[in-house]
Amino acid sequence: MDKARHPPQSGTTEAGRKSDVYPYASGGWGSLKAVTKILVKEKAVVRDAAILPHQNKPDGFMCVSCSWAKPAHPHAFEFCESGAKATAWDTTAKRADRAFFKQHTVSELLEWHDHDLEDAGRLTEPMRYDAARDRYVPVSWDEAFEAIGARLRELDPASVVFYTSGRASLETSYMLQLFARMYGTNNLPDSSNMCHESTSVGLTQAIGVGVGTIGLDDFGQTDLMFFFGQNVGTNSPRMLHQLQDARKRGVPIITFNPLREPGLVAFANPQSPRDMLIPGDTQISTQYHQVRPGGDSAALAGLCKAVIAAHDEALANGTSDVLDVAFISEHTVGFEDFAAYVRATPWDEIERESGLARESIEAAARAYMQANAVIAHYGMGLTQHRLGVQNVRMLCNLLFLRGNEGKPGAGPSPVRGHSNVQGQRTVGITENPELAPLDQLARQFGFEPPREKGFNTIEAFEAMIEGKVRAVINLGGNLVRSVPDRLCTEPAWRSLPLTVNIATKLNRSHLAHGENAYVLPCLSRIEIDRSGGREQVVSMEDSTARFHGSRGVAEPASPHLRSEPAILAGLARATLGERSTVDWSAWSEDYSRVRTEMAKTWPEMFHDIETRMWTPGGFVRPLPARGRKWKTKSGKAEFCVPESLGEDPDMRESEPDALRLMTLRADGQFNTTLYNHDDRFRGVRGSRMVLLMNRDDMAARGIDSGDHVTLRTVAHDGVLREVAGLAAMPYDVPRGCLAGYYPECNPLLPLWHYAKESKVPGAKSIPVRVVEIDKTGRHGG
Ligand SMILES: Nc1nc2c(c(=O)[nH]1)N[C@H]1C(S)=C(S)[C@@H](COP(=O)(O)OP(=O)(O)OC[C@H]3O[C@@H](n4cnc5c(=O)[nH]c(N)nc54)[C@H](O)[C@@H]3O)O[C@H]1N2
Ligand SMILES: Nc1nc2c(c(=O)[nH]1)N[C@H]1C(S)=C(S)[C@@H](COP(=O)(O)OP(=O)(O)OC[C@H]3O[C@@H](n4cnc5c(=O)[nH]c(N)nc54)[C@H](O)[C@@H]3O)O[C@H]1N2
Ligand SMILES: [Mo]
Repeated sequence: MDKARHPPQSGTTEAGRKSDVYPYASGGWGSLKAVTKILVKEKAVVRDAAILPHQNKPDGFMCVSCSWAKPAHPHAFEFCESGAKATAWDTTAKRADRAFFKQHTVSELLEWHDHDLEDAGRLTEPMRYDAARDRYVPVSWDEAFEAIGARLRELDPASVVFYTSGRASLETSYMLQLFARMYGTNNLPDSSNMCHESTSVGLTQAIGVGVGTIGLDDFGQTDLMFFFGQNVGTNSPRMLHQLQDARKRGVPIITFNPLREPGLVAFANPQSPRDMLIPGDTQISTQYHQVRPGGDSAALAGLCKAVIAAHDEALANGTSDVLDVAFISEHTVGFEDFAAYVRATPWDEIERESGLARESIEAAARAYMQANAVIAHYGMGLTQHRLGVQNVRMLCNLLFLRGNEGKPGAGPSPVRGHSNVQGQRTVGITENPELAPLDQLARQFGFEPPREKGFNTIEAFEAMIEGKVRAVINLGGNLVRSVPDRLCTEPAWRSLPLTVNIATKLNRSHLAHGENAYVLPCLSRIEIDRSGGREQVVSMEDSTARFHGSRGVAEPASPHLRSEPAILAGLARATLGERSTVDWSAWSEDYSRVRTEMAKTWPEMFHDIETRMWTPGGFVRPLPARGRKWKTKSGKAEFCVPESLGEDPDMRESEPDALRLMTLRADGQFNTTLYNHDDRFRGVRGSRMVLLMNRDDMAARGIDSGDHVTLRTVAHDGVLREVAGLAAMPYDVPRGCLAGYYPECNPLLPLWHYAKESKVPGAKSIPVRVVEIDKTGRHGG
């Protein structure tokens, strides 16, 4: 095997030797270079030069990368480095076809690096695992559907899990949830269970709607923006357009992030030659607070304390109100309890738990008090913690103090991940029967849906380990890589009697297969979908709750591919047979029929979707909180008293040498899809087996730059969790914390280390300890 093509999973790193951080602003020339490089590598240049201009345009296709909003008046090239990479990855000329699978056994492929598996190219035809030959072998679509349907009919529906990664369209997702429920289960976990579920729970409690309430129009009207734990330059780069426009108006941006992210410091727009040529890039963050991982509730308590103290002082002095008293009294409940709590919380506790000085927090509070309309953007830095839901509630508390919800230029802005992850939940992908319109579905389709709660992602794996799950149907995703505790969860996955993966590219979850395993290759959204002999279109929801139509523009990677709706229709027909009142074939030949049903289920949301989905900028779903209507338990916006400011019961003083590990993304990846081994912004090149460490923490342990360390999870459940071969790299992170990459560090994350209420894994606060230092692995030391 060619070494260069298959680098070891735990390689050495140039970064281990160099402590230089990417010296340029996010965007900029480096970004252009990276785009060109991947287009060439994927041999996609000619085709993509024609395809990219259609990305995120009202009559084009919606990017398969992140879910950031699509403006009504897009830039000539409304795509970014990440989006261009994702497009090149899907439209590659490479193929993992029958010749490929004839050549390589599954055991051999299991040794391949994740990057190389997907880099083999697009899957071209349906396959099943043949144990005798240890290979995936071609199978006809009908044979696959029949065999899977027969197996599913034998199984107890409660033992079957239907997982969705966040890319599938609204139409596909609607079909999947209906299929699962007609089959008899609410086991409908999805990627948001590992992502923004803390938002869905927290915002619903606080404002009565589980999604963000700002739109692109708000950027023009805001006076200040916060950024809590979201890495815009890498993970939602198109948003830099709006940030830059706001910065040009003088809007301050205040960032809370343990790591000094080059992508949050300065910005140069690679699509604006003027910005590229002006020396000195535009500053993004006007204040940068390096909060301790998991210290956000404390930082937010400090901000609220400073604001309430300023109000108390104003009252005493007879000067004007600092709080929005009218908003608080008319629209909220719980203010008095919350105010009493923050007044009573001493600054030294806030400083200790947040890792920030009182003066820094007060500086941020002063800026906040000067602004009339404030947006709070946030990401995984808030949601992926034991107290992830509370973090979201605390952010709302801060916004409520000055009426920053339901007015122009203000509100919470959870920046979502996958391109349609928000939309999937909107159309019924949920394990929670209370969130699904079960009565309506029962009436509409004449069946009795299951009423028991299903599994979310964590619960699905807990049940799998206990042997209670017998089959998983995966619509995208790569669960053996993306879920916690790989050393426990992968063996459980491999013992499944049936795994079915609907996917575009080969990944490890297909290879670590169950007894009966199928890989069903689907069209990418970028491709022209001619199901039923006509060009089909689909729809999705972006991070600002706007729905858009999407039309494929590229020729399919193989004539044997089927669309996701067509594959689900085939599976549903074969599994449900006469039991189903739905004409699945008709649906898969005309997706407008699916949209018609969606509009029957949610008339307020989807009426006239057939025309409205082509509205430039999308059409917005009803967001009562935007009009200050609160669909909460109390009928008001709800303040919340935090249960604790100390993040983690597993990370208390009793473990003196424990460190807090955050697992992050690089710009060379989209989740488990690894485009390359670089993290350009952070100055890491050639390997992802890297650990970003505070210099003093390194010195205290005798670790030099480039040494290979072994991390072990601090846990007392008798399970040994270790990752070795991580090259230490000094980085600007607070003492006591570390950063490594997801998914490489997932074996360290215990399955039970998740947010209370939302069960989002605590991927940003894994308690670990350095147990071994290998100086021989260092090059050039
Ligand atoms: N290029 C690219 N784009 C992507 C993805 C990708 O993998 N690659 N993934 C997509 C998906 S599914 C998602 S969910 C989003 C994720 O996008 P983000 O929400 O940006 O997620 P992460 O990169 O995991 O890390 C977020 C940031 O949180 C900071 N952080 C860590 N812990 C804390 C903390 O305790 N407090 C605070 N305040 N900050 C903290 C980290 O330093 C980092 O800058 O991106 C989407 N877009
Ligand atoms: N430690 C740690 N763990 C994490 C995180 C973290 O920050 N730290 N982040 C979490 C988050 S936010 C998320 S969202 C999850 C993501 O976890 P998953 O949903 O499991 O993973 P993805 O990497 O998004 O899925 C990639 C695969 O999807 C398939 N695919 C790509 N495009 C399509 C398509 O159009 N259709 C279909 N059917 N398949 C397609 C390809 O086969 C590809 O290999 O991981 C979570 N895990
Ligand atoms: Mo995500």
